[in-house]
Amino acid sequence: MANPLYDRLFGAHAGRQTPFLMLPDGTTLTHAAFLDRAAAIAHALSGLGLRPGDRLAAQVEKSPEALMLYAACVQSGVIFLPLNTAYTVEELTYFIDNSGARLVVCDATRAADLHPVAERLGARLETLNADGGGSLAERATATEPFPTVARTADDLAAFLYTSGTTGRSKGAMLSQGNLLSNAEVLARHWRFTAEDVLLHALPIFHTHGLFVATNITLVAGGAMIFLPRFDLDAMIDWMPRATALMGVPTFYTRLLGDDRFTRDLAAHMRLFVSGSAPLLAETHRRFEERTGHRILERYGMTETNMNTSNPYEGERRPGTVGFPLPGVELKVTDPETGADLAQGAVGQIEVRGPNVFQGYWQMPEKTAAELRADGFFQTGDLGRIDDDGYLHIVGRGKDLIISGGYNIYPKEVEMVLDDQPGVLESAVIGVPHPDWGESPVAVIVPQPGAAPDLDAVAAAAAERLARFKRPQRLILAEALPRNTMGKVQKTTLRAQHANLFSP
Ligand code: MLC
Ligand code: AMP
Repeated sequence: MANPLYDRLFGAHAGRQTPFLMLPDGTTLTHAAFLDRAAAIAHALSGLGLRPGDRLAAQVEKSPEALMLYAACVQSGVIFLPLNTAYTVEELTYFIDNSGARLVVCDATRAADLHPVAERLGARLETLNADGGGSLAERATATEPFPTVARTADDLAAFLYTSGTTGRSKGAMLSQGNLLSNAEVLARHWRFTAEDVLLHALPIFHTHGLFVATNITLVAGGAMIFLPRFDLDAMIDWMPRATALMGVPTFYTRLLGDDRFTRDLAAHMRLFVSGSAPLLAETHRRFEERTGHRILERYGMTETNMNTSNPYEGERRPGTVGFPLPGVELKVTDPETGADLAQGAVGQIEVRGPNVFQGYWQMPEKTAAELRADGFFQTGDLGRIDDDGYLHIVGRGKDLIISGGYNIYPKEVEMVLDDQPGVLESAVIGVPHPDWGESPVAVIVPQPGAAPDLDAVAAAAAERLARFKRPQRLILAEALPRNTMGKVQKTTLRAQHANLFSP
């Protein structure tokens, strides 16, 4: 029976003794070996009582087995919910609770912390470790094929949580059709084939590393050099064996900062793709000067996968994110009224297409606020289409900071800071940073007569928030700048602190 996502990404490679994952220890896992092991995990999930439509929340280190868990979920119709390894127990508790996850899979080092949470929320807990071991792996002993569960393109395949301006994370529901249509379009658009070897150093709990990098490679039948994380030495060592790289802008600035990254080292590469955060035009130019390659920048988000891309053939224009992908409609509208704007005007970017998600899990009012009845999704990004049709992202209507490709919603951080003794209120802003692109900085207003202990405030943030969300500086101020309506003027704060991290 059909399961479109499984059949196309995984089933198509059944029995193929071709390389799929090239691992840091020098070993290679074939497509066939990967699929056999994934099927054993699917049997284990089904043995644990997971049924199609159940949610599985996974906070696991990047490993072949972590990817097998994704394949196993797709094959058994279980909704895969991958979670950033940086999330704290408090953050995880929300995701497990909100998603109603039936099974939590985590690293053994976290099991003691998460066990009581899972138990309280009625979920089972199994472990899967970076080395591929753990209680789930021990259950995966079956050797016979797993009968693939029938699904349609409309069935849900994954939830990805994305924070919001209210500070409350929302589960973006992605269907099989959402993921598959985008992977097929991108593989064609970027000319991926079975000959490609992607240097994969992104995490696999977000859109970029999982649904873009991995799904495209799977659609094309190629291989990945599967590094546990971005590490400059490993990137330089492995690049000669790769044909393509996908990364966030920090990957490219870090590569450019290393003298070993030379024109010769990159000469054989077919493609460098950047996304998830703005790539400075200057980085694009320096990269071309150094290597002769023009980085291909594209634009997407959790709710929509990829929306636009610079062309494969034709001019890749620095500072732009190119054109809508085939099948994606894009318009720029007045953020207040939603009316279409003339070409060249700055407004909110809206997108519609088979890539656009199904809504936020159990949040119909939030879904209705962002996803129009006619199918257009309001991205919260501000853009402009130039005379040649290239989309320029000129800012964000939403209050969002992107550090090294990870999103930080200031409200979530402000809520933690405002809870601390002696703090009246706070404003968290993104300040330009040479490595991270932007970094969060908090401006804190004390309660009258109080002198908050900033070390204690930082410690509280460390306890409750993932490392990348914590403000890099805490700055005391007598008051926050406000407009006549009483709204905090973050633009003013950003201007005041713009040079905090200037080299
Ligand atoms: C790690 N740290 C970060 C961070 N990543 N802090 C801020 N921002 C980040 N992005 C923390 C580490 O925990 C560490 O803390 C300290 O900073 C220094 O770590 P490092 O060794 O320099 O960082 P590293 O591990 O090398 O990670 C940097 C990175 C990584 C850029 C390689 O952040 C990364 O892989 N980013 C990609 C994120 C991504 O995939 N985004 C796609 C989202 S999907 P300590 O305390 O240990 O010192 C999406 C849609 C789309 O946006 O369009 O694609
Ligand atoms: P996420 O919610 O993690 O999916 O992040 C999506 C957001 O990242 C988008 O709404 C944009 O603000 C931003 N983004 C992604 N790609 C780019 C890009 N190429 N240039 C600028 N911003 C980008």
